[in-house]
Amino acid sequence: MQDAAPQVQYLSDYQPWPWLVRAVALTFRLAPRATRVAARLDLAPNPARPGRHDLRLDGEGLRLIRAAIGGVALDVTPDATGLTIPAAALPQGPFTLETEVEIAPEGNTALEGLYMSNGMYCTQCEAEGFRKITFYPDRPDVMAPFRVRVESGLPVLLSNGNLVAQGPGWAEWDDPWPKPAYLFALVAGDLRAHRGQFTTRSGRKVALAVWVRPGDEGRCDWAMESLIRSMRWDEEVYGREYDLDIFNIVAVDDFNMGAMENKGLNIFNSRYVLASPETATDDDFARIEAIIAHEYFHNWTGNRITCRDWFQLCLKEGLTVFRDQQFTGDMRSHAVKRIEDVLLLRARQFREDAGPLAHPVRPGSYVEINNFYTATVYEKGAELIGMLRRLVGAEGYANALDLYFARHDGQAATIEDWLKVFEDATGRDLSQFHRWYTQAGTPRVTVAEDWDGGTYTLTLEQATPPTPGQPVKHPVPIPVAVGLLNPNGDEVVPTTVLELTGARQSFRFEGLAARPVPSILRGFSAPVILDHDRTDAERAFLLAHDTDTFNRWEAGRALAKQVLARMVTDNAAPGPDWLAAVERVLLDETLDPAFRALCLRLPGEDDMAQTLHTAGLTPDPDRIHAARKRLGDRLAQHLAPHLPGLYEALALPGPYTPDARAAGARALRLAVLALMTRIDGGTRAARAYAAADNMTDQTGALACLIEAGRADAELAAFARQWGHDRLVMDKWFSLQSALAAPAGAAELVAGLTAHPAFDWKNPNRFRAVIGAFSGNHAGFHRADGAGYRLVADWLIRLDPLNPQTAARMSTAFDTATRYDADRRGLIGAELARILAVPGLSRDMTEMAGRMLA
Ligand code: 0A1
Ligand code: ZN
Repeated sequence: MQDAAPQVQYLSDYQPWPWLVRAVALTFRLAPRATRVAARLDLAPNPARPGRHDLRLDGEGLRLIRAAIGGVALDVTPDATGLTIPAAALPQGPFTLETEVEIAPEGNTALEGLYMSNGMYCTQCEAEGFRKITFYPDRPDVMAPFRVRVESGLPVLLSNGNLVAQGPGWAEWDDPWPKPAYLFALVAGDLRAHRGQFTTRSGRKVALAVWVRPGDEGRCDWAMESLIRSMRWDEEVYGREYDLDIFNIVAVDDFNMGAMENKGLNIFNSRYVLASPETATDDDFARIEAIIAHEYFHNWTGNRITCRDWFQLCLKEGLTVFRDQQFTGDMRSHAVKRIEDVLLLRARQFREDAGPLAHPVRPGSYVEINNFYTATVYEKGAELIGMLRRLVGAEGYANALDLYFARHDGQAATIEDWLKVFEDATGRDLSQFHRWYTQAGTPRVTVAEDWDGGTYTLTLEQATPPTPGQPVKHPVPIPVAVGLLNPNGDEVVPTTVLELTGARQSFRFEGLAARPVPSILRGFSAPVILDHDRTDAERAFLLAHDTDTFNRWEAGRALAKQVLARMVTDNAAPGPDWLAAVERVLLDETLDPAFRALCLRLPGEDDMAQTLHTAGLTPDPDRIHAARKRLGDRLAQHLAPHLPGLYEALALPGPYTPDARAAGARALRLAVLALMTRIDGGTRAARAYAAADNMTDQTGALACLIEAGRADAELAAFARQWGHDRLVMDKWFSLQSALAAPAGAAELVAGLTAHPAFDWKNPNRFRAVIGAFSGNHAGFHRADGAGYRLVADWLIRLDPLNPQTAARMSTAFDTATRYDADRRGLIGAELARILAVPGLSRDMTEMAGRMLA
């Protein structure tokens, strides 16, 4: 179906809706091909928008059965995007509008609005899915209490809020908290509950349930424990209490995103709910804990206080990501969490900021809002909050947040409102900080040092390269956390925050006995690229001595990249500094094993390509792949004498537990196994595979064997063992796609797409094969273009069924400008081929168009 003609939406066009919605009552009569939705809206003129207006409601793909105002039938015909009732047909004061529509959830493959997954009905309304359910002002600043009646022969009938009445074949739910339509949810199915309970600090008893398909009940413990930990944490740290008698989570197999924070009824992609030691890895357990927390935290940051319009998306997402990061740090390790977050930020957000899709954390325009659920809005949005907190201090932050909740509860707010509470609570002028929200691109901070025998001077300069539509950039305030070390490794100046507000500033440190070694941007205090010429020896020194754990890791990382870059560009051999430094870390038992595992991880190929491009070079994916392999092999040889002993020593006694300590030990042990595999070709990994009693060890060993090119028997055995389990089979697909040797990867992946279990309409399976392949850097970027062709073919196939997921995955093509003219030409040709497809979705048209511009 052809989408409506693409129209650009502008922040500057914002106007409130001319009516207030005092109450919403919905009745659903569910049927796969003909669901009836009756809606009653109590409307009153909005004093913020005086005058006479036509009443415009959003609605897409709805068959209108009837419409009436005050009980009098209306003669109106909807158009492709909604329904207009002329001003002349409207009463002057408050009135009631009734509509009834018919929709077909069974045929809804886009998974937006009301759809079906394995015989169960479910909804996804963010951002603009509610308009596929009924005629409504589908915009976040229209907030209303909802009452919902669900009629269906299915046994479990859920919606938002509290259950107020039920009988055979029906249930009624009431949500007293005014909410925008994007937070509406409905679920109906044959589901089983894993129940729990939580008593809030003021004594409210909340009935908790995780709803899953029959057979999955045994895999809900972790989700429930994570939910309870999240509820407690939000009370203790932010003073936020839950506000209904019921909190439900539902796991759904077909879901475009990770999860959704619908009020009182969170709906999750089943991969972020279901976990058992046999089927879920340590990373899965950690992600489940973080996503359960994220969605729960939205109850206050997103639901009680929502966004005025979708341009303000970062208001809820940046803050909620920041909160879930804090939570994970508290539950696990702040240092490890920070490193992981920065890895993700650089891999996804810096990449986005450096290419054709760069946009501000708060964009000023969009065509399709679904295309703006990006790393910039989420992850950079969270970084801005971390910077604010650093600038105003922990206490200032706590005061500002208290004021935010007090002032804006029940409202749809803006970034200006958000910054104002910080200004009012702390007295700081944040007008320059506002630029972080409106200016795209990653600032580069260049460091120069001067030492005159007593005074040490750091000169910092900032510059942000142009991004699409923003040729000229202005300085932003950058908190640069700095510490100074003595040449003997002692810290002489503890962490202080330098505020770089101008284009160039110098900071002096007096009274030092010897020239210090600076540790700059501690804790990654700002989302910037640091340009600082340093020798291998200096970086190795910081890896050994820095008191800031993040910067210890960062020094090792920068050193590894420096070494690898020289191997790529001039075939240099890895120097001794890096090998010795990694060896010291590996053997230092005072360090957290999770941290040691992170230090052993080599820079990824895409990361190297981005780094070389930033340095003004043209990355060659084959050379990067080959050099990275040589680097890993050389490290393995260097460490060889230690590996078997470490491998044995890191074995965990007793049964599997998913806690951070055990996970850290397993991560280090698997990193050691991967190094041993480079030496023995997989002998030890094959034994480890056979002995594995949990999914972390099983997939860890399998990954080693795939990389060693000898996994055939294990891959077959894995498929026999897990063929019945959708989530586990996703791992089987994605490991092969991601790790296939580049030369034959496109063919191997084409083979996977012919596998009978490749259910490409399921977003998880599509991502496991096509998404994982686009992350196989040298395989995807193969010089003959076979990788690009394969991905484009599949995006073209998916787009008419599920434009949202197809458009998200098209970001595989957003790095063309890094590469040589041939690759740029091949990528451009694929994007042009996509754009030429008749009836291409609005989502994909916008994405391909931006990438081709
Ligand atoms: N708000 C959810 C994620 C989400 C975002 C967009 C969606 O459709 C466009 C769906 C879900 C979250 O942040 O968890
Ligand atoms: Zn979110």
